[in-house]
Amino acid sequence: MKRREFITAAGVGGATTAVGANGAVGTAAAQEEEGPQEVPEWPEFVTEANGYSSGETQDARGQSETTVNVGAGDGLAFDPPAIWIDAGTTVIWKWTGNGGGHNVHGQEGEEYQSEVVDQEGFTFEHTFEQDGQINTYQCDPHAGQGMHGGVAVGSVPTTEVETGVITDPEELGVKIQEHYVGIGAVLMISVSLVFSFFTLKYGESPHAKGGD
Ligand SMILES: [Cu+2]
Repeated sequence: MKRREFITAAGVGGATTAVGANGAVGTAAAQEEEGPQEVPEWPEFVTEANGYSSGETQDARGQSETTVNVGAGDGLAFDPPAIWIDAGTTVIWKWTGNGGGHNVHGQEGEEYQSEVVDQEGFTFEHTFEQDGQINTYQCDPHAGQGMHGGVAVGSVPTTEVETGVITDPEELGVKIQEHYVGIGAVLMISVSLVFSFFTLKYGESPHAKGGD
């Protein structure tokens, strides 16, 4: 009888695992059903900036300050190159020390300009006040090489991008993993049930067959 009790306990454990895993799979499915997302309608100056990929905007609305790295990627990019903030948010540009001398120089929108610096850890900041403005800026020494950025403030004109499609390989990997956990749980239950069945039917007393 002890063996039977052990098998029952194992079966209950398997079922609990499956419920948890199914919950995770359900969450993943819900995320895939997300509709289109509103992002600022960036000018080409920003969409062609180094480090910018389609539909990518760092949403920093609701934050009092946000940081942009100067000299990211191969050294000639701002990261993130496109950010969305509220009026009154302070953008802090922070130099990585890579890519030579850079500056931050407002183009469309508000006016601000830093000196050209190549020193790691140097910072320059500007607080954006004009709601509804799409600001663009550049690094003067590397403007011709695409070192541009954009700062959208508050209620700017927007465009829709599809977020239901998963393009990030890492995110996709996680979702596949979640599905495998679900499949694995179902397999474990099946194996456990089959194992229980055969063990209970034939395994209880090996001596019964030949012994009697
Ligand atoms: Cu530069």
